[in-house]
Amino acid sequence: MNTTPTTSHWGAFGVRHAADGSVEAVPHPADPSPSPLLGGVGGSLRHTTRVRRPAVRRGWLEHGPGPSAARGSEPFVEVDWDEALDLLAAELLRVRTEHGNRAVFGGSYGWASAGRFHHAQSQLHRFLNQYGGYTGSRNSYSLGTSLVLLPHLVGDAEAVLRAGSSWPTITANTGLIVAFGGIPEKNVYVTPGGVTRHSTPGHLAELAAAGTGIVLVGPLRADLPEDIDAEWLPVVPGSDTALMLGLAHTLLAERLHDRAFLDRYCSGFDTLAAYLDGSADGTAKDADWAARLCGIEAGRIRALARRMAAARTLVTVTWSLQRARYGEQPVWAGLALASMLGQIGLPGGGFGHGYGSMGDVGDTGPVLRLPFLPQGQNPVPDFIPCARISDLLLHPGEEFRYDGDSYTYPDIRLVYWAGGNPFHHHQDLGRLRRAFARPDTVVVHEPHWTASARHADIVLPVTTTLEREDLGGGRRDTHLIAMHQAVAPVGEARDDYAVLAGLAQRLGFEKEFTEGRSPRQWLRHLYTEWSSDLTESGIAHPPSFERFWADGEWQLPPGPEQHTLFAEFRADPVAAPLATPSGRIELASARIAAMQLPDCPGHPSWVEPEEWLGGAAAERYPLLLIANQPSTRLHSQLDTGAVSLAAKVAGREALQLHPADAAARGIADGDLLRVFNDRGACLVGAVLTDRVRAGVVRLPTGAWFDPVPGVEPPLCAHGNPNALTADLPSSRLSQGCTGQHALVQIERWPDDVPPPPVTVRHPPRFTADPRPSTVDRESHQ
Ligand SMILES: Nc1nc2c(c(=O)[nH]1)N[C@H]1C(S)=C(S)[C@@H](COP(=O)(O)OP(=O)(O)OC[C@H]3O[C@@H](n4cnc5c(=O)[nH]c(N)nc54)[C@H](O)[C@@H]3O)O[C@H]1N2
Ligand SMILES: Nc1nc2c(c(=O)[nH]1)N[C@H]1C(S)=C(S)[C@@H](COP(=O)(O)OP(=O)(O)OC[C@H]3O[C@@H](n4cnc5c(=O)[nH]c(N)nc54)[C@H](O)[C@@H]3O)O[C@H]1N2
Ligand SMILES: [Mo]
Repeated sequence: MNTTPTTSHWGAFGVRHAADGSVEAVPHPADPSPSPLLGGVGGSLRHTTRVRRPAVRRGWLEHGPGPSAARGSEPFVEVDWDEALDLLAAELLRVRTEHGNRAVFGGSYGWASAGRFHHAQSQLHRFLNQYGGYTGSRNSYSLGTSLVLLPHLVGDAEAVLRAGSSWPTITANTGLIVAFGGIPEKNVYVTPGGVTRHSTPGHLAELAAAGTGIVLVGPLRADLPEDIDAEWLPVVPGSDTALMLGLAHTLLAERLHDRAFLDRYCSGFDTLAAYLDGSADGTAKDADWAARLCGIEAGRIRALARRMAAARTLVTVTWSLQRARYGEQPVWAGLALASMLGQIGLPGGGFGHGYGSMGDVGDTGPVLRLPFLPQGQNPVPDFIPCARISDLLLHPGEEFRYDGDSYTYPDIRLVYWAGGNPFHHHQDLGRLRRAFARPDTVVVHEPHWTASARHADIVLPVTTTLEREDLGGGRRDTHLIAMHQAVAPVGEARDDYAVLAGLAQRLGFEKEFTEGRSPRQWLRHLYTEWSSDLTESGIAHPPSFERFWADGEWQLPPGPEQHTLFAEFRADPVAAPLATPSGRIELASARIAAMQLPDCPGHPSWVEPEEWLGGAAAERYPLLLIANQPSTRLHSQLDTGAVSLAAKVAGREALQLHPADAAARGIADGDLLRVFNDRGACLVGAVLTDRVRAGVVRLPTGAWFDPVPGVEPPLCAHGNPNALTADLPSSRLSQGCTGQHALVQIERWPDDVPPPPVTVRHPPRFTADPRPSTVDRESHQ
């Protein structure tokens, strides 16, 4: 092989070196469908936005730690590594002594990079545990709602999320897929930790070739490949629960539901039925009722319900539906709909969650635990559900509800982030800025000058995967990859591990942290432990570390091709009960009902969101923004690469809108637009398409947040939709992220006003060291 082996969240690849020193990402030879994101790797590696030296915010250096509204606007002072680590170690000691470990927020949510040893959060959490603990965060932005809800419904969220029916079982057996949120191909190139063979695009092509009936329920036609001849129901965003209830009502009213299945495998159906037929609250949730809310005609709803009852039907719900206000409801209602069809546990039928959300859902790779870095135990019990970061920083001492219990937000003095970009991922970035003004110190490890790095006090430059060695592989991957170092570290970048080892040394626990191992020694150690476990348990016989490293990869034992979610439970619900109070699928939950949460009732219910096209707020802000995953990058990663840059319009992130909505505002293709609501505004470039529902606009996440200085509420010159989204939880059950939807208005940017430039593709401002004792220090302007 004349390329250097490596892997990434968008797949395994080889690094090829060009004569001019640049690098190119070459697809892995075993990958049938390499990710388009590979084209973004070369350009972002040494982009001018790489953090080249440790940097400290001027005001922090001058006045010491303390709350500051200047975060995000003040220039930085570059310092050498020893000074940066001395300053940070002293601050970690101060905070621990004066405020205790719970005053350190180390949740550090984010995707970081592939690689089992250098995984940034694993490294940081191991370090902070040894430091005495930290306030952590739970769950994910991806699945914050379902991870809390599903255990109540089926006992185990992982069962649904990691053991969904396999694609080969679906393509062989399914007659009809009703896909709420579609099966977006753009998303399946991504799997956390990486994948060597992207198999889902091939399965989507099989579905197209087989002519399997597919109904796309969603506002964007692009959520299903165009070559699949699907029925498209362009539902009003946020109203899927109403549509599902209307379908369920039709099944009930026409006696198309499987009473025997409901009796044997489910509990709570009578409660749901009383809600559906209106005996509980006086309103029948019939197809006419649903049609008024979801924008799909009643006749089509009834016809679809009959078609579903007549076929082997799979009901799928993308993760996006739960990333919205009351996001529990469409997941629960989708499961209830599939239960009424009675096909859960039968090949090709039942329920699925996340087909088209992530590459490994439905994949047939083996489920093997890969080598991992032990993190130890966190002695501090405090945590937040991860999407409550602004509430945590703004409301110390306040109570919050989570999964039936009450907790209190600790008073955070130091925020430590490695491997995530909260100024990409969090909602209402104007509010997040106010929240980030509160702590004494904000520390960020970053390869790039992201918006989060720009809002920090201490920024430490770290390597990317190409600049270090690692072991790589993802859930259901077919290979373990020997990630060889491809290039020298950029600037003065160090590995997260080296940075934390340097701090541990200053804090007196270096031996504990490093265990005396170099990175290569860690890789050998983790690999060897893992490989002897596999050998002892008879699962497989991996080669020696030396062999594996020289080969560049090792092919893992294959997983089963055919798999049906809940097949064992279906075969014998007494011998293989679900871990719910009833042992069955809970279509009504006494536990959730007992929590008495108006925002999450005890059975699937229509709860009207504050911001949707059918509500009063749409009179002022009449367009529903879908802020979904980008097709041209991974979140904010690779936004400076060629693939992402090529898709910008008018120099900004592209916003898709329907020609009718454009005409009503005098907007033409390629125009510069301002999208706004009460929370903020963005500049974007217009792309007109009739593949979005009228009244809906799409602006994907991940354009680097670029707030125009001094403008409040924030105006992002680049088009990050989180300048517009609301910082509200899905409900007080789960406290999940709700970034997918926001109501907005749009106008053309006037021709005679020069638009604010995009500045975020340049490094921030640097300045001379302001401290009097160091007047003759070098400045790096
Ligand atoms: N409006 C809206 N917002 C959303 C969503 C939505 O649907 N709508 N989706 C949400 C979802 S599902 C998610 S998962 C989040 C994603 O949010 P994040 O995971 O925070 O997004 P990334 O851009 O992947 O951020 C990872 C950061 O880690 C850095 N990094 C990479 N490798 C390393 C490393 O080795 N060390 C260190 N220290 N840093 C590294 C990268 O440069 C990057 O800045 O966004 C959420 N935000
Ligand atoms: N290329 C690429 N792939 C990715 C990622 C990435 O950043 N880039 N991120 C990865 C991550 S971390 C995650 S968690 C997954 C996320 O997986 P998802 O959350 O499922 O992905 P999204 O693209 O945000 O949303 C999927 C589709 O749902 C539709 N949708 C939105 N609101 C509604 C609604 O109210 N009703 C209906 N019926 N449909 C609606 C949107 O049209 C959208 O395209 O994607 C993963 N895949
Ligand atoms: Mo995610």
